[in-house]
Amino acid sequence: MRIIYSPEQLAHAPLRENNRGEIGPAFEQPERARRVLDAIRRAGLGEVEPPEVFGDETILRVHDSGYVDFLRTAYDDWRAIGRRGDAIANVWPVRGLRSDRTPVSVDGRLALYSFDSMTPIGEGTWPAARAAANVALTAAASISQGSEHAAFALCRPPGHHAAADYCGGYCFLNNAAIAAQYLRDKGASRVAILDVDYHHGNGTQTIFYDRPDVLYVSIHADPSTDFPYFLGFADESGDADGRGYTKNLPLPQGSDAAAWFGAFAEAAAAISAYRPDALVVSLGVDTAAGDPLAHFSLDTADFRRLGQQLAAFGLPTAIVFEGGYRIDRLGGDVAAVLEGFDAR
Ligand code: OKP
Ligand code: ZN
Repeated sequence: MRIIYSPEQLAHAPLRENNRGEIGPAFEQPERARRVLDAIRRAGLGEVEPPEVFGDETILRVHDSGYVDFLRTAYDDWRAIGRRGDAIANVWPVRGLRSDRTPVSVDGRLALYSFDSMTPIGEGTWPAARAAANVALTAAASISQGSEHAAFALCRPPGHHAAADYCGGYCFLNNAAIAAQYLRDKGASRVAILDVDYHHGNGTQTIFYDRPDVLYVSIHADPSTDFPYFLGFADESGDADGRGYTKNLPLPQGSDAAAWFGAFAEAAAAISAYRPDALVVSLGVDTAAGDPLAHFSLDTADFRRLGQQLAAFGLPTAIVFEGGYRIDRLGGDVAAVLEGFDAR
């Protein structure tokens, strides 16, 4: 399996985040990527390669150009008016307020282009997010040319909560969606995205919600109890031409590995029935027991089994890293997925 990583992704280094009513240390920190990298090297899973540099075209097929411009300039605009620290919204255009106009003020644009206050934009955010997109694109390109059967994109910051025109849930550019779009543009007729992060990938779902050419299937915590709270319910199944091409498998907090793999079997059946040409996996390992932001209980052996079951699709596969916050186990769990995949 090809492994792609860029140290430029470490430039996004939020010091603090707003969580549980307190401004505390950020969960989504550079150390996460370093841990995964170390574990991959230790397990001898293959050479770690830097990404190729891609232009913006695939990013702009997934994201709104006004949003991309905002991400590129927000921090400089924030500093230009004398703000210190990271740029964070403190107001949002909710029901009945107008979101059809782009505010001049950076505070207004932060409001328009984000959906939470836990996703700070700092000096290194855009360079890191842009590098992560290159990492995902390189993984997609290596499976699309048929030169490799599988590739792991060690992306950070994660992507699956980022929609066409808003950031949130620690995500800015939707790396998995960008990979899927690239595969479509290079000739795959149908691409399936399987999202196994603990949290629902609201961004990925909305990007492809009215399209039949990309199937989105997600196993995640019930949004009535867990972030992102407002999307990811079982009755969301796609719209317009995309009707039937979104499948959500929410599970209650406390679900064990047996329940999780039961949902996986349902997800796998939907993917096989779709007969995709390629598979993109949004791999979050925050389903691990003891993850500080989650309430499932997979162990390292379960992650190895997940890798085996992903390989069993027999498809060209790009695995894109998303969440996972238990810093002491995160690397080993990702390595276990990749080992399981390679072993099969
Ligand atoms: C990003 B990804 C816990 C709130 C946690 C954070 C969710 C972001 C997850 N009190 N909210 O999907 O791993
Ligand atoms: Zn997550």
